Amino acid sequence: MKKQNKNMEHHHPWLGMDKAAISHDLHHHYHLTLGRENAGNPLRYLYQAASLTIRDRLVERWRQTRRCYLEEGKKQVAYLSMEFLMGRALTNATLNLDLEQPMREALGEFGYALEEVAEHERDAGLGNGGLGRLAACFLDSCATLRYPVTGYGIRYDYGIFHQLIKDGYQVEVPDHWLEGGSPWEFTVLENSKRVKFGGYTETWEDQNGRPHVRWVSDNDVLAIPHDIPIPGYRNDIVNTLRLWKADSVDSFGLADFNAGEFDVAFTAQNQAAQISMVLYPNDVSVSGKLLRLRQQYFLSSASLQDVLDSWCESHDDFTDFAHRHCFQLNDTHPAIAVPEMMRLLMDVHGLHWHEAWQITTTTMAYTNHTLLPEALEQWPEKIVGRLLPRLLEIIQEINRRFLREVDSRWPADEEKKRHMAVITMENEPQVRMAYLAIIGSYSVNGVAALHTRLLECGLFSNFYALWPERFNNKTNGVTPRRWLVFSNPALASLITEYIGDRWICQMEALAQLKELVRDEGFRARWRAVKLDNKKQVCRLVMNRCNVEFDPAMLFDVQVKRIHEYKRQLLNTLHIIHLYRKILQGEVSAMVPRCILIGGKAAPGYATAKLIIKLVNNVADKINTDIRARPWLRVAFLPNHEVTAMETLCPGTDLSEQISTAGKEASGTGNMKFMMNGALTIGTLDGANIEIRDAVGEENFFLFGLTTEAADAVRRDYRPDDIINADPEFSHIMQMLESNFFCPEMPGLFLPLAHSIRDRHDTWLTAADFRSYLEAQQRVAQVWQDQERWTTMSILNTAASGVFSSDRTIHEYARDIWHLEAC
Ligand code: 26Q
Repeated sequence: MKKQNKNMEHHHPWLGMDKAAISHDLHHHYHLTLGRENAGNPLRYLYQAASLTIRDRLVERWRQTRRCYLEEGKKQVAYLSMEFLMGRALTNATLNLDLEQPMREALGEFGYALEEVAEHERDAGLGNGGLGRLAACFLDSCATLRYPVTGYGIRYDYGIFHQLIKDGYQVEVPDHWLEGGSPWEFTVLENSKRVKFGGYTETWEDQNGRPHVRWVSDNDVLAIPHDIPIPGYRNDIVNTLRLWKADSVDSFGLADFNAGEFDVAFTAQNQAAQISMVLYPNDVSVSGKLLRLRQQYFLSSASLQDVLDSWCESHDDFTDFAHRHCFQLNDTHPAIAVPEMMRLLMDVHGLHWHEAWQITTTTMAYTNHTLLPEALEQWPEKIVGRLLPRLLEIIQEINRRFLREVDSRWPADEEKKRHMAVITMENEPQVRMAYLAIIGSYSVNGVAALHTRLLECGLFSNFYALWPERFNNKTNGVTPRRWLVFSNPALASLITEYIGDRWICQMEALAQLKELVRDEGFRARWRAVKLDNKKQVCRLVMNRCNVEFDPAMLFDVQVKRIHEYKRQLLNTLHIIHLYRKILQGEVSAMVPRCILIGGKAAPGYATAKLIIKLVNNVADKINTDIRARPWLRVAFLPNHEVTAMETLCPGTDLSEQISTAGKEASGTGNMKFMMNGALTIGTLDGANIEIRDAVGEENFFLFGLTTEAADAVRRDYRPDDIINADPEFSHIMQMLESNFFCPEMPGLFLPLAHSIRDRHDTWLTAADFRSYLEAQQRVAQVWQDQERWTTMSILNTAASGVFSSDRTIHEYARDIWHLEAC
């Protein structure tokens, strides 16, 4: 009972925050709202009742936050993202509102623990991985730091697929996460927007003879907002995540319905509803899926209309609009917002091109998340023209004007124009979404120092030469609330016991832990907490993989999307190496290890799926060999998701961040593990570089080529020579090629072996193999000195403060958004 009544004197008093009030509301929702009795299995309903109890308290603060933002009339940001990987909400909201104790006690009266109840919430898996989870961490930080930022996304009926492992293979199952309803969403019908599709354009003249364009669309879709509350950490702020659901504009064709043509009557409805049906898995090549473009435009148009419409409620013109609004584009996925902003300002609000362009290019900001050329989005001009005829006209005009600018900077340089054009000059012209985003934005940022440098000097070097002032770096971060306070309560309270709790919102304060590295009492407690957390991991691995991990062993973990550039294959080569050593009795330099690999592969990515099968077969072989048991256990964790990570990062000793240098834009899992006291084995890639700088090279296991060295190696790469010159490597390759791991399916893993031996292997697995092995040997050495390991573990957490998303968001607010806290 602290401060919850301030500012509300003129309003009804806020709902109670003590045990009695929580218990009362829990019973109320359980018995009345949900209509349950004291029979049967109550857990699912208790989850709902607990959520509604918390939700009531969020709603009060939500209303107040909205009023506060409105009264202050400050600048606002719309964060546009096709993905928000939120995970569970109940525990997060309970802890952010400081209601853990009363909620525990109230649930205790029903005979249950908060954790048991929380288990009944499905993950909101509306994202693929890093990019989607980053958006979720950012929302948490924005609310905690009192920044008026609204997340805009799509309310997918089906999130990222559920991954089953059958016979070692990935099997994808639809993720119907909304089954049974979600207590966290509020439908706001009155704020629905109409989104146009298809048809044609025509010009018309107004009384003054000024030409205008009208888009006569023939496939309109309704966007219905579903708002999700985003509570800040113990600050009475609740921000909004607005997710759009697609529906048909008229419930169904009434004429067809009356004529009894139900199937015809429903097709329009189904077509419309398809748009928000399912999240696209992040594929290797992101080429032209029409439905994906429909999704992107649906999100962009509905969100921009939302902001513009509410602006027009209190303004007669757009003079001040750019000072009050900013749109952050989470990768190119919502880049169609650039021409859509132009369309809305010109065709709907009557502005001239130059006025509209001025507003667009002072409100849009673009974040890039990838260096892989195959992941850059392009849409065939033909498809854009058919689906969004008015937008193609605007894109063409943007392109014409831009090429004029290129020409004045590099006169008569046709090559430059071909390289930089928004619409490629080929037989089948393509719209380059990244270029559209850069040209339409006043800020372009990468997500780690190396990544931004590579954008400037590589992928976008022409644009950097043209507009150096637009480019800036914003190194990613993760929220310490979810990834330390809630995921690792034991470590969090240990830290707080010694240095107070200021670090929770000011993570740099963790540096104070450095002074405790020699404190024997503290060190012993640190180790005890890690051991306990590892027991949790053991339970998870037993339940999901049916493999027995031993908490006394070194826990070596690589969980992330499966991709060749992340090199789960390199990790697997090391596993095979260890197994060989065991079989040969050469265990003197070895330490007992449990190795866990987890992650989803894009359904169409055959190589990634084969890597999963290999990991599973290798794991089976090793786990059923009693000679290996004292030294090595291996498991593949099925269906890696946010909630699994909450158990994994507190219980990990060694974090694998082993991507080919220059390929991982940032990585964020690396930060979550570091915060929780794991040591990193990693390459000089993405944010690993900054992690190593922060913690000191002596506390980081570095290996592998640098980006520049990797580029040099690629020019004359001969993996076979590397393998032949290295007897141990040769033996491992022989095992991979000899059907040792797939006796029932000869040749199964040959494609993987070939990819390692391929002279065009851009991931350079063979080139980094020896260096990786040596780094793993250093890991084993240090592990044998548990005192030293403990010191390094504490120092990693102590240095992790800069990787709080609070730091990142402060930088976005200061450098890009020019945003003040409320
Ligand atoms: C595009 C077109 C069609 C279908 C899917 C996609 C698509 C979807 C998701 C393309 C890419 C993604 C996700 C990318 C992603 O997660 N990137 C990661 O972003 C993190 C946050 O910045 C970085 O830390 C990672 O390095 C980066 O890989």
